[in-house]
Amino acid sequence: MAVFMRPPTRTRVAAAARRLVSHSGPQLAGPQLAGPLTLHHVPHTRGFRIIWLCAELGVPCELARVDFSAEYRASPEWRNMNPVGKVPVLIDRDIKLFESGAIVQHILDRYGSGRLQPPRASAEHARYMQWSWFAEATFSRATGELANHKRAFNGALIAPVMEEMKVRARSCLLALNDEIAGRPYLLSEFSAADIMMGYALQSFERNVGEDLPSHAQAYFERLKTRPAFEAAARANLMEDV
Ligand SMILES: N[C@@H](CCC(=O)N[C@@H](CS)C(=O)NCC(=O)O)C(=O)O
Repeated sequence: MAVFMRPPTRTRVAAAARRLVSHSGPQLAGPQLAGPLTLHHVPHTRGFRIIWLCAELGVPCELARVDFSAEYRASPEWRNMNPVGKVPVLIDRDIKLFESGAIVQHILDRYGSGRLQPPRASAEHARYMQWSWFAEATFSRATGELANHKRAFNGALIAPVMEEMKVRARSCLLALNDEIAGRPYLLSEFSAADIMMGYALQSFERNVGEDLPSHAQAYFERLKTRPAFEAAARANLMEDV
């Protein structure tokens, strides 16, 4: 057994969710099996991390679609959910959370039973935090700003600004490529750091649109073949929400 893998908690709800996830995607807890989590989400955004994590853990998570128009995101209603008008937002009974990395960590800590993260304060946990934060604060920042720029300046893109953000994103990609050479995952086994990074690669693909270097490409393909990734990718489309 790998270093930080512990057996999953087999609560009735989690087990039922696991069956549902394998059939039809993690959001389909359904009214008769409503899980405690509600993710306010827009397809192809960072909420994918949460959907994928829930699918990996077998935790039921219902999806609520957010109107992504600038008007709605500026409304008092949505600002009450997220003070800067972004997605995702998670509601978990007594808690309302924004910031995808914080949401991932909260779900791991409350429902993960030790899965998908190394023991706290270990060297491996320090590396887990480093790559999780890198995936959002450094890598997805550059790719996300490309998306924001396209949305804000649609039709009048500022080429040097776009190029600067692409340079930053490529630099992150090369750092990942070096790190992942000769190993399947960022840590000694699959972890939530890979979930954080998987979205960064999706965002690079969508917003930069260039080929990945070989190790990063092989890593991305490896992530995509995980059954939970596939289930999450279907749920992410929100076709029935
Ligand atoms: N660091 C935040 C970033 C959230 C974020 O930028 N979300 C994007 C969608 S993936 C968004 O709402 N963009 C709209 C905007 O920035 O105006 C997180 O990880 O949740």
